[in-house]
Amino acid sequence: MATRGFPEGFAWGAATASYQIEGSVTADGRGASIWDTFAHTPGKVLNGENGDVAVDHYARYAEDVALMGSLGLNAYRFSLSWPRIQPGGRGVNGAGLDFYKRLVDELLEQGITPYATLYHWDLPQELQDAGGWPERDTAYRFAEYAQVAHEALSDRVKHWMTVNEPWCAAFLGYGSGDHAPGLRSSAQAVRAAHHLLLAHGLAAPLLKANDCLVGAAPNLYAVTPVSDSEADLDAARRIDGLQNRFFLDALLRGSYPEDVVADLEPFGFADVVQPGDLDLIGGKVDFLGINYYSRHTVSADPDAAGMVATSPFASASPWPGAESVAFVNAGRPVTDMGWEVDPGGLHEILTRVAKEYPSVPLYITENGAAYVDTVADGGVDDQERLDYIEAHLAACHDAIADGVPLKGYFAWSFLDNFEWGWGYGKRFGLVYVDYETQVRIPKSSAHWYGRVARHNGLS
Ligand code: NCW
Repeated sequence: MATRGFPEGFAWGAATASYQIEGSVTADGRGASIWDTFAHTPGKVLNGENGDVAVDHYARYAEDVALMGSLGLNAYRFSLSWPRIQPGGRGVNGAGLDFYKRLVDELLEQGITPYATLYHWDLPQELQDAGGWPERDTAYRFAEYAQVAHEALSDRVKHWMTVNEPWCAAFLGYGSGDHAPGLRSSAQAVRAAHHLLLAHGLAAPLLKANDCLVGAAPNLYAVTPVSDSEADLDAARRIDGLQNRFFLDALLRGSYPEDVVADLEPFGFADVVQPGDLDLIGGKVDFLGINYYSRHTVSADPDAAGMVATSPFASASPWPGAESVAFVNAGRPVTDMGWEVDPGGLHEILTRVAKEYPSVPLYITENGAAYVDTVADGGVDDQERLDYIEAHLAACHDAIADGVPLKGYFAWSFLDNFEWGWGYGKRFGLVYVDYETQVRIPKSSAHWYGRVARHNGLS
């Protein structure tokens, strides 16, 4: 097949998150985050695993960046650990900031453009003790933290993302309890969702200083009803509303969808939003990051075959007002997470966002797959992951041909890492990590992806 080239300057990267890779959780004055507390609470993470050591990136960042460079990546998306920079959620910890300065220096030396995310779920524990995201004050604390990080790094980091997957932080953290801090309250979850968006709105103007660009990275899904019965259509409307439109409308239009607001009324949502909040939240992004993994096929029949794998443990519903909606396996192949592989859904999301929210440059800030990997002859032949990424890149290529302003793609993840409630059992990395020795082995997908990056296209 002819080379399917990508636009000049396309960002070819991989993504990670602080708690999932760094380890060194007490080094250089780092404070505790809600994930430290949660992971150390028995019964919250499979096999009692935690991020205390993770893949030791805090000590091995130079080796990791060198590997990125040698593979051929030109961009890297990482997150900053809030409790490293502000232990206790306040002040400035210079030693914590220094780690990110060293990391960024190393990236720039390798010709890799840094994309920093401020919040990938590691809230300082003290801010949770004061109420966490359901409290409005947490959004103001976040803006202070954003200012501190920006002042230290904005001479060299020009792309900033405020919140990663706010749906997860709100609805898995405070609704189903599958993620830290493990609360199970729909009323708290909807408060958290609004305050995460408010945090974005308060921080975004500060982050633009020094010629920086600001985005956010919601996780979006293609959503289809299992039939066109009125009930299934309504189930799809509710899930699409909570998963996609709630975040897109707020970030890009400065409004919440009326139907979602009505659905959330029983949870006290109307009282959470204060006058002026949506003006703060809306229209502040210079680009939108999209994390895409799969499609939700939904049924109004609660007895339909369910596929809701947010954690290995029994959980409450993360869907306020749509608790009885079932997630149906539509028959596509699934990854090791049980998530259906549907590259067509990525094309659908990209073209939909570009059409309904025009003029916003887009990035795929996460896309990838967990599969069981085996080391053989010193290598890891992960053809399934390679196929997954290739199919999704082809969908990106098609979307660009259809006029979508897609500027870059970040594979999730650069390294195997701590997969939240699943512990170390699920591997998403382009690079295999032997957790006993911390030895890194680039998988076939890493070598292949590096070639794609170097050629700026699929061949
Ligand atoms: S768990 C999750 N992920 C994975 C994680 O490693 C990363 O930090 C996240 O940004 C890979 O990408 C994201 N997302 C949560 C998905 C929840 C699935 C809910 C299914 C409901 C039917």
